Amino acid sequence: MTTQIESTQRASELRDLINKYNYLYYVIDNPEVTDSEYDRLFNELKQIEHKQPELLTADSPTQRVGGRALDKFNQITHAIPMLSLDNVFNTEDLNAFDQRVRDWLNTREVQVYAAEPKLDGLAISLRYEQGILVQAATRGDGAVGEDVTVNVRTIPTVPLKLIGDDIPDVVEVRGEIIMPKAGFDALNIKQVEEGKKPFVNPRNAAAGSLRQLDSKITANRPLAIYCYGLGELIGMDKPATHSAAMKMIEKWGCQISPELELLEGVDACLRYIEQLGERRDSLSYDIDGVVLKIDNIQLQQRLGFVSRAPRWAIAHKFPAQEEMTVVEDIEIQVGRTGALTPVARLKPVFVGGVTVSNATLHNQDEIDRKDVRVGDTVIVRRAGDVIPEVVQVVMSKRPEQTVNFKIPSICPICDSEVERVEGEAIARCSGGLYCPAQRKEAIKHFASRKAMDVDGLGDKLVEQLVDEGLINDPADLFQLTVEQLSSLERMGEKSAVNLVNALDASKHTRFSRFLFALGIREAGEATTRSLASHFLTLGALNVANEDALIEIEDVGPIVAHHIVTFFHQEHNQQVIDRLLAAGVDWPEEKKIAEDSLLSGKTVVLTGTLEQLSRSEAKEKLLALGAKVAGSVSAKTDYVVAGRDAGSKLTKAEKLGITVMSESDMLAWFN
Ligand code: D41
Repeated sequence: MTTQIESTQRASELRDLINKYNYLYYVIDNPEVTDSEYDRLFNELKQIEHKQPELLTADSPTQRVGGRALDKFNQITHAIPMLSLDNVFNTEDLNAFDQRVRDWLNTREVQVYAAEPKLDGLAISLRYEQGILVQAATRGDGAVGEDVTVNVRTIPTVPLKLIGDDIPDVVEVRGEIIMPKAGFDALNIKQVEEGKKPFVNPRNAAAGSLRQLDSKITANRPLAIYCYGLGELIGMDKPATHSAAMKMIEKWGCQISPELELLEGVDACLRYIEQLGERRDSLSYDIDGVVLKIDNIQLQQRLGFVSRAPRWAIAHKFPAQEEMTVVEDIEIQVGRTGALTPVARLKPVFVGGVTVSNATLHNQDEIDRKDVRVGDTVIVRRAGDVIPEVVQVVMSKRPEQTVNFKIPSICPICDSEVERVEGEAIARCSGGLYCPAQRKEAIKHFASRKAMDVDGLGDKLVEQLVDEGLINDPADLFQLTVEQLSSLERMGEKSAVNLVNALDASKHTRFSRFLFALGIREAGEATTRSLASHFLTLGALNVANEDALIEIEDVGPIVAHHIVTFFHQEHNQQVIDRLLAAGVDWPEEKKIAEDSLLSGKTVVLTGTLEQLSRSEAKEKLLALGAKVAGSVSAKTDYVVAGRDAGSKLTKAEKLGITVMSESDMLAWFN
């Protein structure tokens, strides 16, 4: 039980904290907490005030919508306030929202919702008079924003004049200004090159770009807008639905979300949320959730709004991709090619949907740039399947007596000297296969799924085998006996037999997989596939020189050099000979005819396939001579769109690329 005094105290504490964070975030643009931490504090305060309304004060941050306007820009009072959105984080709360809507409307009927991604940018209101953009204002606190008209005019996707002949006297189009991920990455590379501080995330970069007093700077920033609503409207009737309003502004030349969909009922909304969540990382911009709006405007008006948010809309937020935690240690990992990678050991934190306890620090330059030290509190980011990353140190939380971290000059595993080639960021152990860490990694790679695909030979087991001195290189794997294996700790007779059988089965592979498994530096899947289909035999590849190699697709001068060096090394030849002697083999490669159906064509698969798996489809396409790419560009020849295909399909249509169905693709295969 919390006492009255405790709640009073906590509420006051929360108000002070939130006000401070507001100031840091909005005014001096230097956040000290993650958005999700802020949201948590904000929600906690709202809860307390909801349970005990007598604790609500006039200066509570819950009583205004966002931050406050900077005074360097003129202030603008919105003709119609820009509302904010309430959040939910789970199914239960979304169902409760839907139930509330139906209770208020006094109906049991299923509601029609307009669903769209919640972009992580800055809300903006564009005012058009007689179709001409006359004013652009940030949302500010919802009532009063900043006049950023000159800056917004520089954004290419913002129409300066609406097109068509059904333009009202006055209309305010509302939307979100964002910086697409690609533009953000390019901008940050430029920032670092120019010795400037990189931006923490696309949202901060968009905010910083819009707040420039010099609009020439804004003009050079890759900003875009997606529109999601209307404000004031004079000289025209309001459309009957949100979706009709969106179609109308799209005709006027405003960009709306290509993901906008009408959904019947909350279950369809939940499916949309799940599917968009899966595609989150493949979208070209950051999103932090889904916005659902009752489509019918009459119903919207009946529902109205409470204090700051409409009752007819809700944001379902995805798990935060950034959280704060503490660096407990920094360790060095030695990779397959000897690269020394510093890794931060973190106090475990739930971020991006999983618990994270390690984050890569990449290299010494990155550590220096971010000045990450043991004991620091840091913001950690995890987006999708990418390796968790330390975004930024929270300097105000740095304890006393921390020290700079330096990558050692001696390999922590084998004591060999560490080398760093002039102009390269990566430090490498010079021990080669003398270094147990490099041996372990080489063997793990050899056995991995995309290489020889040895079932049941996991990383831990490889480490155990090397540590016990049972294997030193990949060829040793095939000499392992059931007796040797079953003598290992935690290994029973049955697992030992299974592993020997799996090793046997893995011997029958494909030429490209074998080449990939060898772990030649820089020779990835695409390169080894090209090598296999070009040279057809190991003998031919063995004698190829660099000139012959760079003629081939996916092979540049650097990898060509690594390939030649690899085959020139005596011990590599010995390992290869022993592998072949152990019975490693593959079916003869057939030259893909130049006139093969898809020879030289680039194909992109998107959406869910029904008849065969993605990897099966990919294999078959490759066999027909196609290249299979992950994203749609002008170079794409065909897009195969399965069920629920999304932005890639839209992009293909925009670029005029031939779109095929799964059954069209199956016809190719036959
Ligand atoms: O993508 C967004 N961030 C987004 C924000 C969106 N797709 N729709 C939104 N709809 C609204 C209402 C329902 C109030 C018209 C919003 C926002 N508001 C919003 N953005 C910032 C505060 C509120």
